[in-house]
Amino acid sequence: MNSYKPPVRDETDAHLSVGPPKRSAAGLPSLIETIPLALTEMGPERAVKTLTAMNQKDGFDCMSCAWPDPPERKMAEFCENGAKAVSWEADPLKIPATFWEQNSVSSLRERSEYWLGQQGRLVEPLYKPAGKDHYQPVSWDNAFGIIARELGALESANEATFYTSGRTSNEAAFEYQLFARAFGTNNLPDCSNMCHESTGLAMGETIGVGKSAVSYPDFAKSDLIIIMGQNPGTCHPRMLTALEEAKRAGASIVAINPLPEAGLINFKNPQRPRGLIGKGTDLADQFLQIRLAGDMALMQAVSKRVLDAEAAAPGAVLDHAFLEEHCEGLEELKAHLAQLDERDVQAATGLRTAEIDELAARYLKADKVIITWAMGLTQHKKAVPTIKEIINLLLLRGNIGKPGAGPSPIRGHSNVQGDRTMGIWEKMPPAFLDALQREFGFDPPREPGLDVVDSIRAMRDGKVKVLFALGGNLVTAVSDSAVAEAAIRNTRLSVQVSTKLNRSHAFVGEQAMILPTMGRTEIDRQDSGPQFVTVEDTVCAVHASAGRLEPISDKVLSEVAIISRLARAVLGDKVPVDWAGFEADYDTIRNHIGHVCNGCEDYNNKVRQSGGFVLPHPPRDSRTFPTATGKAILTVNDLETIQVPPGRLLLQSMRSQDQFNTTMYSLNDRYRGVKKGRHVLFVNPADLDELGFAEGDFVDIHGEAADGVDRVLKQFRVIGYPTAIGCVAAYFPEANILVPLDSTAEGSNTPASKSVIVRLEHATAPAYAGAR
Ligand SMILES: Nc1nc2c(c(=O)[nH]1)N[C@H]1C(S)=C(S)[C@@H](COP(=O)(O)OP(=O)(O)OC[C@H]3O[C@@H](n4cnc5c(=O)[nH]c(N)nc54)[C@H](O)[C@@H]3O)O[C@H]1N2
Ligand SMILES: Nc1nc2c(c(=O)[nH]1)N[C@H]1C(S)=C(S)[C@@H](COP(=O)(O)OP(=O)(O)OC[C@H]3O[C@@H](n4cnc5c(=O)[nH]c(N)nc54)[C@H](O)[C@@H]3O)O[C@H]1N2
Ligand code: SF4
Ligand SMILES: [Mo]
Repeated sequence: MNSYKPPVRDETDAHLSVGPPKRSAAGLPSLIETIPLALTEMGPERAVKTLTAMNQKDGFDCMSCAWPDPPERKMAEFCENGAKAVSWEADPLKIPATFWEQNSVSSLRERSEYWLGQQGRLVEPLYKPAGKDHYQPVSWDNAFGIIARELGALESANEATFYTSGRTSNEAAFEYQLFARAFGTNNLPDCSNMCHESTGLAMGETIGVGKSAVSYPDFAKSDLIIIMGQNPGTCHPRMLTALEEAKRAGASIVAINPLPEAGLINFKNPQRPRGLIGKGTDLADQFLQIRLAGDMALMQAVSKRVLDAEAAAPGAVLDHAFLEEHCEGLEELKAHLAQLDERDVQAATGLRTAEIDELAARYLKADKVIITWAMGLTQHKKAVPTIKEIINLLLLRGNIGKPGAGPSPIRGHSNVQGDRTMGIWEKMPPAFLDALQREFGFDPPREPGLDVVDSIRAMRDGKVKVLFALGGNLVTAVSDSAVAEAAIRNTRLSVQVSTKLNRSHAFVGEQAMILPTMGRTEIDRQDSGPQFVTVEDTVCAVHASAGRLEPISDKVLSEVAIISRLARAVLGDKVPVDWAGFEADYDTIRNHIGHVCNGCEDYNNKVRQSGGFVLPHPPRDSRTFPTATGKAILTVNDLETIQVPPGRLLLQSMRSQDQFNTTMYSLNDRYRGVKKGRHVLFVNPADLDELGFAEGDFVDIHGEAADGVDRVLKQFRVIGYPTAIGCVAAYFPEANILVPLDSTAEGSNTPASKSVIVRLEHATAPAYAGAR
């Protein structure tokens, strides 16, 4: 058995309560949640200053998700989640200096993420020397000196890995990748490796660009929007406003999900008086309750119906002009789909033939179709071919590169897409590295670096000795928690640039460092005056962001300043880069971005236009496909369905409403009816009956991994829930214990955190359950 000891549970789990799930998202309850929370967490002055500037053209970009801002802004241009993210970051509470004497690093390992996040802002650099169990304050100069010493002692630059989370600005990201490459490594893992990597790969290979091929106004021009493996009500709340507008303009909406998620079914727009108290808008015209990982089979089945319709009415169904001029692979796809066995489709999807027929009929009726998706598709073993099947379906009828149509992956972190544009990727293409070389006059390393999973493996095996993390919470976010914790503890030095405490400050190397940084809400003053930064949203729009609050302490530095000083300490004058100039004036970084990054020419001017600018996207703009062959590629993908043995279930890990990844705002998940607890398992009542369990039972959840290791989540309470038969759900990150490090999506190496085969066993109630 795996000896993993899970983190302590919050006492509040003792007060767990479960009610019926909600049909509708947002509306009055959402407003009621937002305002008092902002007032209590930030106080009235900070609340007003931040909320009125959020997502405004002269304000700061919401640091939560990557959903775009509409072209025309309203007074309050944020959602409940955005307000929670701001309240969490702009918390005026500071972690006092005495905290570090009172709390050892090992004692922090016993705390929950929720508790850690509640301790306040990090306000001074901290260092844990080797052999000590406490952090102690350290000056910035000494901190950089220690990091430079450890990086300098490595035998090769590839013994260090430089992680990034998606809140980092374009300026900091560009400078950070430049530093890592000047130091000599492409080890630039990022949260995207665990997120939309499968998307980037599948779209890159088939259409040549791994980003959304629609822009904001396309939603309102579409006839049909298909939302797959995505929970916008919880994770991209303002997307519901765009869907509502599309619906009013005549679009139909289809939701494909194992769970009937609240926002997909009905939406009460809190920005409209009627939305506050009225019935709201019924969003989804069709809901397909698919089995986990059944989407590849579904897309193939719909494409097959499209091809059958064409065979019945030759010339009238496919977009022949488009296919001939821009695509290749049609004949191979036809031949392959002709072999598709409907029984395999039914087994994989759990859907009735009539439901799939209806979806196909909707697709055929629509001239302009958008398909969106998120983690429900990317975190499976067959994620890459699944997304390629979406592209197949869209290409058949020319649903790309025209208004109101296209594939639209919806990104997670607010600037995860921008970070990639800036070069945060372990395998940036040669053209980017050539541009860096031309611009800065040094030869960047050419061999690909380590992604997240490979970085964990390398730390585990002693091959990577220094971990530097620009934001995020790697140890909690990555799969196989026990392995990840041991891997990071195996390093010589781990450094975290952070705003608030998390578990990555407790599972650390022999030496550890915490470098406190400013958040998006804060005014960033440097030698040339107040600075702004830039970000890119999920539909490739780039714009400026400038904070409004005084920084939490004069000891915190901006991310740009931290990397500038780090680079000077580590590299000295090894490369001809004016790091000090970068820190003094971010325009100097933007000038380089303009010369190096795709589509960013004249960057300083374009980001100063009101509302910013949209990056070029050849398939979207001109049906130009920068693939290996210059054409969009219809692909043949062998259908493979996960075989779940009898008596076993397939588990997905998902987000609750009151979390942002590993950050917990509260322990509630209002839309799913769960309050004050996260150690729960959502199971279909029919599965409970069949397996001999009842609602409210406590179970141990055993992962049945190919490697034979018995990974267990202990004493979870069972909730009867309308999830697809055979498919259960628990929350991320708790469920990460069950995901083996080696269980990843083929090609993208993204942890397959939404398809874990599990076995349930009866468990005793935990001590706290007596309080129920
Ligand atoms: N409130 C909140 N907002 C967030 C975040 C957060 O943690 N909290 N995180 C941000 C980040 S980084 C990201 S990446 C996004 C994530 O946004 P989502 O991907 O929407 O988030 P998940 O909770 O992972 O939800 C996955 C959805 O896919 C469904 N699903 C799971 N497996 C399958 C499948 O096999 N097929 C289909 N069709 N559906 C499936 C689940 O039932 C669920 O509705 O959200 C961003 N926004
Ligand atoms: N089982 C399972 N695992 C998953 C997923 C899943 O669905 N299921 N989803 C995956 C996905 S999509 C993602 S994106 C990853 C997320 O992985 P990460 O991006 O690593 O995790 P976050 O929880 O977003 O990071 C939060 C921390 O970032 C720091 N922070 C916040 N704001 C700032 C800032 O402005 N600057 C800096 N420097 N630091 C800041 C704070 O200290 C905070 O604690 O998790 C992945 N893991
Ligand atoms: S939709 Fe996303 S980016 Fe927009 S306000 Fe809400 S959380 Fe922030
Ligand atoms: Mo993500």
